[in-house]
Amino acid sequence: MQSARTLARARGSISRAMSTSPSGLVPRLEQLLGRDAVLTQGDSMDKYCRDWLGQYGERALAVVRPNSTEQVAAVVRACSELKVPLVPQGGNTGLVGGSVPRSGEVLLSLERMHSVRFFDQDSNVLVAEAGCRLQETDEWLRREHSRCIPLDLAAKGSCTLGGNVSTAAGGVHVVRWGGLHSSVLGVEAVLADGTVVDGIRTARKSNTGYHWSHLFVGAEGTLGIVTAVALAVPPAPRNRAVAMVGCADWEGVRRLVHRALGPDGLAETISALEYLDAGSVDMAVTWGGARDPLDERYPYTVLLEAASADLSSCSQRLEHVVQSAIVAEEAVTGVIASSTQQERELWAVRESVTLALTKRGAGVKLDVSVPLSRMAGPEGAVVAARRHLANELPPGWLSNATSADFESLCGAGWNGGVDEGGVCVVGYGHVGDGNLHLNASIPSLRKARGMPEGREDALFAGAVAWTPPQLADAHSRVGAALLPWVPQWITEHGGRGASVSAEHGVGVSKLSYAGLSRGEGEELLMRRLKAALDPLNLLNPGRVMTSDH
Ligand code: FAD
Ligand code: 2HG
Ligand code: ZN
Repeated sequence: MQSARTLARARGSISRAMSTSPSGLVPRLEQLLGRDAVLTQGDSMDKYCRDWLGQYGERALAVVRPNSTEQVAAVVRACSELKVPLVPQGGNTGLVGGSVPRSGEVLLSLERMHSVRFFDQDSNVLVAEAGCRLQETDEWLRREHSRCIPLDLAAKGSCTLGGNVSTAAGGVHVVRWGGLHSSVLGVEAVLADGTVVDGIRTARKSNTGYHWSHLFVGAEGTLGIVTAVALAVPPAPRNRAVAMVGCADWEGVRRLVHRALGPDGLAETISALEYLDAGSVDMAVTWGGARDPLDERYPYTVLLEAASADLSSCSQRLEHVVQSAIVAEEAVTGVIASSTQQERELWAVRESVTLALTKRGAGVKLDVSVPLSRMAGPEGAVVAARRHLANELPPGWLSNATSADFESLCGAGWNGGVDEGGVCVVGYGHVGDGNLHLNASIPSLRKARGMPEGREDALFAGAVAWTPPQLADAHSRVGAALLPWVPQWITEHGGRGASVSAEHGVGVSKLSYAGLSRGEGEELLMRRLKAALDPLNLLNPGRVMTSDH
């Protein structure tokens, strides 16, 4: 397959949108929405114009906050007439730089569209506006109707249903309920010329032609603005049981995954199956404030959750899986939570890694699908990336890079809970559905200064003797070493089980290598769809696909 860059040059079908500031647009937007719904001053726009990772975003021409589908359509029409590009935004928790503007673009926030329109009790379908926050809506649904949104992720407090649908967000329950393609029954969307398309259906079945609503699942705002969604929602399981086990090697993890997913395992009670390597647990404990419930650090930690209507079936199944995994020497040890508080503590270890990484410093993020055998362990992507970095970086930059045993480096860089510094590579993720989050972490002096006193010395004095200019340089050196090397490795070793972007989307950060997982025909089809629906290339231009110059 060709790279995205090569394909973009070859085809040249998408024009570059104008990004100058046409006079008259801001007063027109104020007239359409009211002055308080249009922000143009730096301070008030800041939070909309910087992404969650603090890596992307420029000053918008204006931030607009419509409160209805009609207002969204009016904004889109006004921008379309003046050929001004638009970026839709939900909770701004995206991790690929796609939710924030480039200079001169209008940022359209869905935050004021946060009403549940209705819940159909016969079909159990929720119809809600795009700006509804995931956690708030899920809690409402559980309280009022004993049902739940079949999606959960650590950003749930801030992310929105529109953003979730637009990124085809995965999260921890894909192993139980599948991805959002399994539950989206329809969307309401505003197209690039301001046309409103109403695909909201509460019918569970509707085969009346193209299932076009699903084009918007994962389109990242490039084909239209999602203003409302219809979601099939399952009964909220009344009980859950959570366990965490320590494994000595990757082969044990693989066998445990097979066991948990099998008919004698958690079967239909499976709710989540996650893994962390020792470096990720170290990260969560040192920088994320989590507490490791296991007696010592193991190369791999697996979190299992079972959920069902009656308590006995999920807890019995979970206990059976954990015990038999220990007997079969897949796991060395395990704990099963005996209270809601303990369940939360186990989940905190897994859910705090992303935030912990940002506290430690800068990072290079990869979010890939890969066959289990190639995820971790001696033959896996994490070890391969670490080995590659050891060759590419100056001596001493990678934590304990002198060790010949690259798998044992999973936990390297930490000594008795103290971060010894250096670049480290950690792997964790949704092991039940083959989704690896591979992160390289580069400590930052600025962030270290926010640490408890004395700790910053530990961060830099140990494995690495860096000067501040080298630190500034380290992020780009690590990025250049890993990209596109890791995506290429994944593509080469993962076959049809590989994807260089599993669940976070492409945005701008994966543009240079997304083409590795898109065949030539797929790329062409995507470009034709984009050109048909957004001929002026005004909706999130240059995200998901490159714009031609
Ligand atoms: P935004 O960040 O605002 O936007 C994301 C993209 O969708 C942008 O391209 C934007 O233009 C577009 N968009 C947003 N709203 C609309 C709309 N109404 N119409 C059209 N386009 C729109 N992701 C996972 O998949 N799984 C995880 O487990 C996971 N965990 C996370 C944990 C943390 C701590 C964080 C910070 C992020 C995590 N994410 C995860 C990524 C992120 O939360 C998801 O991508 C989420 O779905 C984004 O929702 P949002 O409302 O914040 O969208
Ligand atoms: C998760 O599963 C998220 O925790 C974020 O998808 C992953 O930060 C990451 O790399
Ligand atoms: Zn994830």
